[in-house]
Amino acid sequence: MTVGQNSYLCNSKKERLLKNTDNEIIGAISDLLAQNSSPIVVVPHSNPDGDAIGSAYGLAVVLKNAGHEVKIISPNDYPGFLSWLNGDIEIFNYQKMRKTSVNYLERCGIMFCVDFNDINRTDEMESAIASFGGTKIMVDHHPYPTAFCHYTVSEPEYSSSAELVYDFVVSLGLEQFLNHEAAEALYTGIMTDTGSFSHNTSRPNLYKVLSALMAYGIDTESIHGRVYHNFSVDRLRLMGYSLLEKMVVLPEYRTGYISLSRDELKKYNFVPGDTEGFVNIPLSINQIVFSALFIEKDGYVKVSLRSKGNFPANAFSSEHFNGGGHLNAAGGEIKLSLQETLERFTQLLPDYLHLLNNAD
Ligand SMILES: [Mn+2]
Repeated sequence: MTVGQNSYLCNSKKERLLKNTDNEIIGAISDLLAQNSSPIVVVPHSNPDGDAIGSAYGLAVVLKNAGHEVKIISPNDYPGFLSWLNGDIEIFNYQKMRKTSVNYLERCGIMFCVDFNDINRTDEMESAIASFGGTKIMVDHHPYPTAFCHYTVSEPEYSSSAELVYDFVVSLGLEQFLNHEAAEALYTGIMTDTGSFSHNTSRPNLYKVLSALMAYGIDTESIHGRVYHNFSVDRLRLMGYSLLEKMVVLPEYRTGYISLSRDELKKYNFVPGDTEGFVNIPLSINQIVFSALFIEKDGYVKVSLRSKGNFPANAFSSEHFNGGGHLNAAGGEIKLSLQETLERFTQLLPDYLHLLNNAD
């Protein structure tokens, strides 16, 4: 094992990077890694986005370079625009590779849960995570983590889990194991979770991390192209249809929303990831501070919410749509028809008029 036993001791002399995480926790994780000889699994949330896959991949590469056997198990498929992130580290799709995943999980001593704060974000994989026999470690930036891991590294002020993974790795004294591939993955997580550096970007630490990642010689223009210029024709036509035919703008409530039924998604050959980013589009309209995307699923509606300024998308979601998230980016779901969901949403808006008018 190449992980130094005393890496934590060296690092403890430096300024503490993770403000919410006690040095004792970092020390315990460091010791655990140093003593560990079994395989490690890194798990992102279900329907993983660029940050979930990017942060999981970056962490996995570092652990592999430090001498561990590491694989990522994603609860389900991840979007095609992230498929280039599968070089050095194998990614199992739990939904499609159940047996292989279960066999691997049984051999693992450590599980890292990245970019999610509640076990229910892993859908079908939930029971496998709950019954995991080894040590579970959460590394996440969503507020209000639930206690399903032995160690919780929760730092909600971070822009992305990828930014956090960088500081986590440095805190563990594993910086030497970062390489070009890990830097590309972490950059991808930061880029996608900040909407290409347009939100959650006011903390100076973000630029320190970005600067450190640049030192690995990554080609940011090429990464941008691989992620954003990698969509299907169907996805672009679905976006066009959504904006032209399905976007509803309510200027009196400074709100815009898009809803898509299962039939509409089928018509455009929807695959997971195709509606990624749609929820942000209404916010680009002058004076709009709250936007929503409603996607009809089998027996429920998936709700994504975005806001500007101090309008609390997370509180709106937890109060009405069984969800939560960040102040400006939240999600949830509700067991109603699509039509009922839209009625419920629009009927709620008058109660929030004051907050909407004073959001910015
Ligand atoms: Mn994230």
